[in-house]
Amino acid sequence: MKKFKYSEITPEKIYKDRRSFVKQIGYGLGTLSLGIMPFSKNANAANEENKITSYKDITTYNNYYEFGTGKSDPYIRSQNFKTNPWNIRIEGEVDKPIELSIEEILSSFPSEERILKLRCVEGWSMIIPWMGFSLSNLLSKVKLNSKAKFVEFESIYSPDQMSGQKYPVLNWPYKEGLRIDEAMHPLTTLVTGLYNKKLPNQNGAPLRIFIPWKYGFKSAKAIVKIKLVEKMPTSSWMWASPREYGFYSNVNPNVNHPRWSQATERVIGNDIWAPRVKTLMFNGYGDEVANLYSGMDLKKYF
Ligand SMILES: Nc1nc2c(c(=O)[nH]1)N[C@H]1C(S)=C(S)[C@@H](COP(=O)(O)O)O[C@H]1N2
Ligand SMILES: [Mo]
Repeated sequence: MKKFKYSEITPEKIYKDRRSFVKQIGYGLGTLSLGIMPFSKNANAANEENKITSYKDITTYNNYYEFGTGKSDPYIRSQNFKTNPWNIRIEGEVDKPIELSIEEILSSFPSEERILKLRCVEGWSMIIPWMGFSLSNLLSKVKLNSKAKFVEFESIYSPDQMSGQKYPVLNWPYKEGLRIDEAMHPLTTLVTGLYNKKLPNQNGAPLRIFIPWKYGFKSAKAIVKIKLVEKMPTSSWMWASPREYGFYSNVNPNVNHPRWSQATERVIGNDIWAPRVKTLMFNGYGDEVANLYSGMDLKKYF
C-alpha cells in the first residue's frame, strides 16, 4: 500500500490558511495533523472554492434519511438520539468476530484532523475538517480470512428514535459497502468528530465512515456493524435504484447520473449567484486512489 504523509498532499496555500484557521477557532496545542486537500499540488488550485465550509453549514445541511429527507431534518430531529452505550461489531470472514464499545475505539485509535471534501451525488460539495483515523487501523484488530473480499457497513436500526425508518424510503437499516482494497486505503476514514469537536448526531455520531473519492452516500452514518464478506454487497441505494446507483460510486464528472449531469457542483456556503465549479475525477483524490481502478471501465462499473 502506498504510504504518504498527509502534509505531502497539502498545497502550501491551504496549509497556511489552515494555520490561521487553527488560530481563529482556537484549537488546542494538541491538535496533530495538517489537512488533506483534494485539489492536487497545483498552487493555483488554492482559491475561493477550497475554503473550509462553516460549522453551521456542515451541521445543519445534511442527508440522513433515518431522520427525514429534508436537509434540516437531521439537525432538528437527531438531537436526542442516543449514542451511548454503543457497540460496533466486526464479523463475517474473520477468524474471530469482535465487539468493541465506542469508548474502546476512541481510546485505542487516536483521531487526527483530516480536511476532506464531501461531494454529494445530488451535486453539492463541502470541505469538512473531520476528526478520525484510517479504517485499516481498526480492521487490523481482526484477522481477515482469504474470503474477505468486500466490507459491508451497517447503520443502526432504531425506528423508535429515527422516525424516518417508519417509512420504506430505503431498505433499512442503511447499508453500504467497499471492496477490501478500498476499505484498506489510508484515506478511508472512520470519523469520530469534526471541527475538533465530538461528532454531531446529524453527521453520524458516534462513528461514521468517510470515503473522500466517492459520492457522499457511500459514507454510512451511525455504524453498528462492519462485516467482511466474499460477495459484493448490495447497498441500500443499489436496492432502491440499481440503474442510478452503482456499487463503486466513485466521483466521476464523465459519468452522469441518469437524471442529471455530474460535471459540476455547487459549493455549499458560496453566494447563491457564485458559479458552480468543475467536479474533479475521484473528487480530486486521483493521485492517491486512481491505481485502485487501473484497467477498469468506470462507465460500466459506476
Ligand atoms: N445512515 C445513513 N448514512 C448516510 C446517509 C443516510 O441517509 N443515512 N446519507 C448519505 C449521504 S447521501 C450523504 S451526502 C452524506 C452526508 O453527510 P453529512 O450530512 O455529514 O454531510 O451522508 C451519507 N450517509
Ligand atoms: Mo449524498
